Amino acid sequence: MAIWFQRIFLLLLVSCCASSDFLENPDFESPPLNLPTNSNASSVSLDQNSTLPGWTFQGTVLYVELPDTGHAVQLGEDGKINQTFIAKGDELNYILTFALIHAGQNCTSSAGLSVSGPDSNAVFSYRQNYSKVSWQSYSHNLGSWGNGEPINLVLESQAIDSDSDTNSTCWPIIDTLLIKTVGVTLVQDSGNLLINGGFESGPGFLPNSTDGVLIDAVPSLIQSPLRQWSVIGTVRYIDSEHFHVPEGKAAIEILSNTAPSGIQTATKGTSEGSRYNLTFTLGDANDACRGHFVVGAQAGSVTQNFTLESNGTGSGEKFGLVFEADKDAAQISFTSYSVTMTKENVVCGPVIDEVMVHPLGGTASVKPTWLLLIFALLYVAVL
Ligand SMILES: *[C@@H]1O[C@H](CO)[C@@H](O)[C@H](O)[C@H]1NC(C)=O
Ligand SMILES: *[C@@H]1O[C@H](CO)[C@@H](O)[C@H](O)[C@H]1NC(C)=O
Ligand SMILES: *[C@@H]1O[C@H](CO)[C@@H](O)[C@H](O)[C@H]1NC(C)=O
Ligand SMILES: *[C@@H]1O[C@H](CO)[C@@H](O)[C@H](O)[C@H]1NC(C)=O
Ligand SMILES: *[C@@H]1O[C@H](CO)[C@@H](O)[C@H](O)[C@H]1NC(C)=O
Ligand SMILES: *[C@@H]1O[C@H](CO)[C@@H](O)[C@H](O)[C@H]1NC(C)=O
Ligand SMILES: *[C@@H]1O[C@H](CO)[C@@H](O)[C@H](O)[C@H]1NC(C)=O
Ligand SMILES: *[C@@H]1O[C@H](CO)[C@@H](O)[C@H](O)[C@H]1NC(C)=O
Ligand SMILES: *[C@@H]1O[C@H](CO)[C@@H](O)[C@H](O)[C@H]1NC(C)=O
Ligand SMILES: *[C@@H]1O[C@H](CO)[C@@H](O)[C@H](O)[C@H]1NC(C)=O
Ligand SMILES: [Ca+2]
Repeated sequence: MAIWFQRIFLLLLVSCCASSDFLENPDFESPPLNLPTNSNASSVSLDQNSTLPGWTFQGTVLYVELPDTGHAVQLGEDGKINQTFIAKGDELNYILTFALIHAGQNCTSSAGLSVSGPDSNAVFSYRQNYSKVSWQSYSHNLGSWGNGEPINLVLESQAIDSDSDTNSTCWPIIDTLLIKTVGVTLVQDSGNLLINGGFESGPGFLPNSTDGVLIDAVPSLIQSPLRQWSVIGTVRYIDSEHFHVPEGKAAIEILSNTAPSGIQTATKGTSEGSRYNLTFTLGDANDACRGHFVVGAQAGSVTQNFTLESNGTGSGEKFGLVFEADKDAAQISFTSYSVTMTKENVVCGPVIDEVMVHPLGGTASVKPTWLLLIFALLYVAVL
């Protein structure tokens, strides 16, 4: 059993930690070589003679210096950068977090940023009013590969409106990238029929970030950077260092701007006709988000609205919803209907954490865990 424990411990160690080892020059602080002669300008266009350590580039790529974040890269028309890293270890998911910087006030159109791995792609754009500072962290799940396989990470600009004047387009500016590995198979907490109900498994937080990580809509549980949860609209992944998190190190703040936003998952191993209690903590992130929160919880075919009056100073209340399973997998979702903003015009909303589904007595039966078995055996032995 000791070995078994050690293995689990090692597995957790391997799968828990963000690593900056995967990418070379992830924050662009190693300057390009052979810069064109006007190299003291705050924005330099890289040419065929320049090289950017760690990266390959094509099209219009600018090396920019910014007052708050140091050096970054701006992808202009047809601008593209890429870097290949090697997968380390098996059964790992590679989750990317990167900073996207606001490129100016005077653009009539904004180009998007396309982020791709060998078999994943998503387009991001800077969203006004989603952070206090002029940059935001976004995340993308690159997928999983076997040990030693090369993963080519490609970032390129994507003009949204082809008719627009490229001189008045804001092109995306990218800074600090971070790759975090998470085990493909997550350990299920004993007694909880949900995986990652505490949201501890998700994207990494950038070193200087105080505003969490934005997770855009992702319909698939497998492709989501928030492991085992799909996302509708936008949510903010928040860390306990900078926000009020009810349990553990991370939680979800649901951000509704125009349409409702939320998260969704499914239980594993519910049995038809049995009754269960869905319990969760609803709260606020201590980010000055005041308002009347309305969150709809769904479990199987039961839906109910829950409300919380938030004064934005960090609160949490436990709620429960009893449902009867009609299948071996029940849909669980949380949807926020409240449109709330802080005084500084930052979109904010309710926090969800500690989501658990456990069986209630009656016809439901808990599968005996090894611990229970051992206790039962000990009990018999003592007798
Ligand atoms: C670069 O610096 C030199 C001298 O330090 C100055 O003459 C020149 O105008 C600067 N160029 C730019 C584009 O700032
Ligand atoms: C690259 O360097 C070569 C040799 O120094 C020079 O002839 C050429 O003009 C440079 N190209 C650009 C785009 O600056
Ligand atoms: C960028 O991608 C190309 C293929 O599209 C590849 O040949 C090149 O090695 C990549 N660059 C890096 C730094 O991985
Ligand atoms: C934006 O436009 C205003 C007025 O047209 C101008 O004063 C300002 O310098 C421009 N800002 C940038 C970053 O170009
Ligand atoms: C976004 O914030 C700016 C100022 O920070 C404000 O003028 C603007 O109205 C806000 N937008 C929305 C949609 O609230
Ligand atoms: C865009 O800017 C360049 C250089 O500043 C200028 O030569 C070109 O005419 C401009 N294009 C348009 C469509 O304004
Ligand atoms: C974090 O912020 C400090 C102080 O503003 C700065 O010196 C440092 O370079 C930043 N680190 C990163 C990774 O951006
Ligand atoms: C929850 O509230 C929303 C918004 O007020 C409403 O559209 C929805 O029908 C309500 N759901 C339930 C189950 O009451
Ligand atoms: C906010 O709510 C908490 C608990 O609900 C309370 O202790 C605190 O005094 C309230 N703060 C303000 C400013 O109303
Ligand atoms: C379900 O959980 C909630 C929150 O912990 C609790 O208040 C409620 O009594 C539970 N319901 C049942 C039927 O056990
Ligand atoms: Ca948590």
